[in-house]
Amino acid sequence: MSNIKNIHKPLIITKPVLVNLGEMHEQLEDIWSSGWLTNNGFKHQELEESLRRNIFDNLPTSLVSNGTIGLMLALKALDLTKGEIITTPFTFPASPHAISWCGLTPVFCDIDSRSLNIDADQIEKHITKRTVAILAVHVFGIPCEVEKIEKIATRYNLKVIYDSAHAFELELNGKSIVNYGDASVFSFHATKLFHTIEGGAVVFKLQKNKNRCDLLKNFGIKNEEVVECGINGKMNELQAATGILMLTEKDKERELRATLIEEYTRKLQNVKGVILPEDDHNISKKSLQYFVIRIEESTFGCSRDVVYDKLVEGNIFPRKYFSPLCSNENYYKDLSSAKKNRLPIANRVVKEVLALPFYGGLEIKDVEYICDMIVSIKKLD
Ligand code: T4K
Repeated sequence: MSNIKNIHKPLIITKPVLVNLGEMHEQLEDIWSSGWLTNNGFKHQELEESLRRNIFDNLPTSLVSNGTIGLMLALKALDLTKGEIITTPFTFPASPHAISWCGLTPVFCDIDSRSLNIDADQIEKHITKRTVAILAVHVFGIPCEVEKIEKIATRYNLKVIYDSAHAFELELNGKSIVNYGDASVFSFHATKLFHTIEGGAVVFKLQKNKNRCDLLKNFGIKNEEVVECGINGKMNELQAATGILMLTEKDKERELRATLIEEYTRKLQNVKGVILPEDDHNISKKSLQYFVIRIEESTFGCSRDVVYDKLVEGNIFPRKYFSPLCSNENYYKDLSSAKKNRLPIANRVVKEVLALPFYGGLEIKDVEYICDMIVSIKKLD
């Protein structure tokens, strides 16, 4: 294996899509000549409008400085200031952190073993007098059970927020995923297929919530007067310009990633103990954000951690997203909903997941190398 390490270039989890430098220069010239750098500038307006019309099914859209601030703004704009929010432990810490920063308490609900999303059938048992909302995550771009969640929310008069950080362009039966819930929050971080270096967007069901979000992201200032306790959550003009260029770059990246999925699938589909991402037939357009497999120790012959260590020896750097579970982090582990015996599926699955290198610049021969390594590890054990 040390020979392989010497000859193979490092393969990391992702590399940001870099917009065309010449075109970025033109964008910068526009910005420089306008002298307008942030605070709802021309580029911000252009990107927001373009995303609303072309990606977000014309629903009210507000650009923000990053996905985490977007989650916090969504909660505030929906008037969620106290109580409990039912959420998943299997996510990036930004999801429960946003709940906590807004003075609310996350209540962890176990996940579905196939989709890895919050198990909609278990949500109701967590509802108390204090429950005000459900914050679900479309983990790795696999849609939550949106219809079931909507029914529960209607029955108990709860708000629904979807953390859609991994779900840009995800469509269900021809409709954007933003058509579900009161708000969908996107991350446009550099590691996302569509990005603005740092950034994000909140897409609301109702215009009045977008208006409130716009106010809150600008310190709560209206006509030079503070009318709310806001924050600075604005996207600047350089971020917005990157997004404008990304709108033309993203389809090329999508095509490359679709080919990589085909190759990963072809090479791994018959490897016993490797569980490939769920194919949901209601998905009419994938987000293509991550490629995540699971290593089932009992059938594969060794654990995910062994596979991870051996891939690293071979200069391959996958990620154990999202390990540790949020519910096992020090900050959350003492919550009663965080007890391991209450989250058996999440605690099992988190030991199996492995996000493999996945970005347009990866070559087919790199995917072959990664898959061959995985197969050889199985043989070794
Ligand atoms: N909700 C969910 C479900 C999320 O997954 C996230 C973020 C959020 C909310 C919050 O959204 P933001 O506030 O971030 O907009 C990365 C991202 O920083 C984070 O945005 C993302 N989720 C999370 C899943 O992944 P790390 O700590 O894994 O990133 P890092 O720095 O290790 O980078 C990953 C790889 O990318 C590295 O191998 C190197 C490469 N890389 C990275 C950057 C930033 C580059 O080659 N160039 C770069 O500029 O968190």
